[in-house]
Amino acid sequence: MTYEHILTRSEGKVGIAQLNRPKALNALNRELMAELIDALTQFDTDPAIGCMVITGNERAFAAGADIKQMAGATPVSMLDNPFIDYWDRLRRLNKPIIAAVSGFALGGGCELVMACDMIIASETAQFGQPEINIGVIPGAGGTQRMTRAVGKTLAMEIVLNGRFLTAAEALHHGLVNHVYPVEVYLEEAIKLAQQIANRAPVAVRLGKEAVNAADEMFLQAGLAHERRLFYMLFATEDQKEGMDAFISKRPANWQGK
Ligand code: DAK
Repeated sequence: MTYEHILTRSEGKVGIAQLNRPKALNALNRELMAELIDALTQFDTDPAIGCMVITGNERAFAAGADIKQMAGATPVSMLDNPFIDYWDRLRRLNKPIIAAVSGFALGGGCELVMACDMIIASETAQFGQPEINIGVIPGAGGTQRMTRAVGKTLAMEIVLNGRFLTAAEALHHGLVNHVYPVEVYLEEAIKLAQQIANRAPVAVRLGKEAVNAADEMFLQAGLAHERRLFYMLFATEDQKEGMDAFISKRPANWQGK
């Protein structure tokens, strides 16, 4: 598939997808989402890639779903729209995804960021769910993930009154992992991705699954799930290698097996 609305590249073991509709502040139309999910799925199944980064440009990560494309929708056209399936497919990717965010991350853009596993922000990043301004509410997880991240009362202000969070506020409330100057935020995101990509691949994959379970399951079920994944790792060569390397005081050589 050739891409019109995104740019892709890899650096070492990191697959990078850059949203590229700058004139529309990277508004997420169907075509862009199809390309993004296609690219991420290819990275996810490529054994040479260990971690992914999604980014935009300095002015905007993404200013939301494309309002011009959404304006004439009906409930049934929304149901039939593959757009929803793209979001579900994003959730099913196995390798970690880091969002590198500068400028606007609004509406679906903010929801896309929150669907990623880690978030690196530039000092100019702004996070918001301004759907209230166009007569709707978030529809791709914004009310759920924002509330889990920042708590109910602040989430209410963000969703009901269109309040934006600055990068510093997002860091304070635990929405993002780190904030860096705009000149280096992407480089830092890629650096973090390289570190994770160089770790034991099966443990990274199951670690992601286990942390996500904390959001999606009750504690009892989550604990049982974590334990099963933990036991399963003792069937991997990398567990033997990692523990032997520790005992022999040498670096581990991961095989992803
Ligand atoms: N859609 C389409 N075009 C957009 C856009 C958007 N979301 N945001 C910006 N643009 C376009 C503008 O129309 C303008 O295009 P031209 O007029 O130049 O052709 C260009 O980008 C530059 O924007 P502005 O001229 O407005 O730039 P400003 O600096 O003055 O303002 C802004 C920047 C980000 C504050 C403003 O553009 C703005 O308020 N944008 C809309 C933000 C917004 O309301 N976002 C939420 C959209 S609703 C779902 C999945 C996803 C969703 C829902 C369900 N399912 C899976 C069920 C998501 C919904 C949404 O995101």
